Amino acid sequence: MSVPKSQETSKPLLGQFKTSSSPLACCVLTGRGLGAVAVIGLKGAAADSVLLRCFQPTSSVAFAAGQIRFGKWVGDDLSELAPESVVVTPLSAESFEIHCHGGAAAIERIVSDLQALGVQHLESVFDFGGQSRLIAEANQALMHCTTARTAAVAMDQQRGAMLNWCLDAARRIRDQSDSFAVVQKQAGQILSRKLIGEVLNRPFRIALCGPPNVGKSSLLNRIVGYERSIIFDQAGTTRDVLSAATVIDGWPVEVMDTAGIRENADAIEREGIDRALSVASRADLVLLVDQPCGDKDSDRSDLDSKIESMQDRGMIILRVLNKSDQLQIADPSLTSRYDFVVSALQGDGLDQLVSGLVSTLNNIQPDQGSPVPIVSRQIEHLRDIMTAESKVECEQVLFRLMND
Ligand SMILES: Nc1nc2c(ncn2[C@@H]2O[C@H](COP(=O)(O)OP(=O)(O)OP(=O)(O)O)[C@@H](O)[C@H]2O)c(=O)[nH]1
Ligand SMILES: [Mg+2]
Repeated sequence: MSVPKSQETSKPLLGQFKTSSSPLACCVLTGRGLGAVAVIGLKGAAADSVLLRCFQPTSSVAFAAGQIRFGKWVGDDLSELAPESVVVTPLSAESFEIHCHGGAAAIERIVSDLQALGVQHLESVFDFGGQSRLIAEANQALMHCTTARTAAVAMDQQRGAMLNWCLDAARRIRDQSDSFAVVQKQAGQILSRKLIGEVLNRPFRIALCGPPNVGKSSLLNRIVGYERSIIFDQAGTTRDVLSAATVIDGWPVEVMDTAGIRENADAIEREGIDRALSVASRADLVLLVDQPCGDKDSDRSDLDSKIESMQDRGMIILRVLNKSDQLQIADPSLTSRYDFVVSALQGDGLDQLVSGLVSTLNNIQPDQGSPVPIVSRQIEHLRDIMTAESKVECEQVLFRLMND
């Protein structure tokens, strides 16, 4: 009698694993459409027999944990669909990974075949895996990171930066080596890194705002390096919000060009101005652009106060004087009012402007290994820790932050 290969390599055969009555479930473990290969987890009682109704392995060797089994996904519906090449990795009798093409069509076909056989599709990796919710959230965030900088922050959380802080804080409260007020203070410090957590899921938003014709669109083109915005020597050229995606020093950034803001605008222009102000209010950083001898001072101060009122919400404002080539003589009383003096036309001062953006971004970057809140659930729990009125309440919220 021939010995199955899996026994030769001393891998346990799946039948040797203890079985349970856990419900059948599947979950897409990788980001949809983000990679060439996708991994779908399948687990639960009789997962192996469900799998074998859809999957035809190229060899008939019995499943064993840790194998890499190549084969075809044929589905259970005897449809005319062409078989899909997949690799299956058995983890135990009740747990498998199905590696397929990363495109949405392949993923959806496999998930719907499994659903047709009574397998529950779970959207949340946490619900599927049962690990600390913090690690599952970090895994999800990591899937959506588009640059090495943001991935490094997500990986710190995946390696347990936030989880270890929670465990340590709970221990310190319990053995009274720290009062809960110390933990509350630390929660506040972690909350101050909220923006960096948001930038894992969306780009850092920079809005170019200012009066008409000062060179906002010209600056956008200079910053992103290609002609995204139309520029023209006439006020009101940009009527709507235009945005361009770029990467600055490894950070994903969206630069938004807005309509020139002025008081005496017609109805159409007014609409553009309202949108400009709304974009500015959602930006992380506003480049407030001006030019020498621009609009009347009253118009400027009105715009300044509108934008400054937004600064209360934590937005960063940098003032840029454009068209430095039109300054007859360097006038310190004028230029000292600005963070940067540039010429979008001739390129002067642009290196300093981009360096200023880089240092702003680097200022929000946390030290390696620091806990960072990456989803609103974590932010809410951290706020609850800060307002907790007793040690017991503080400890309870810490556990909710880890597991809820
Ligand atoms: N001399 C000089 N002209 C510039 C400079 N930057 C832009 N311009 C010119 O200023 C005019 C307006 O430029 P835009 O970039 O369209 O200005 P804008 O602020 O986007 O204007 P709106 O969209 O109408 O609000 C164009 O003729 C540009 O070529 C500069 O640094 N120096
Ligand atoms: Mg413009």
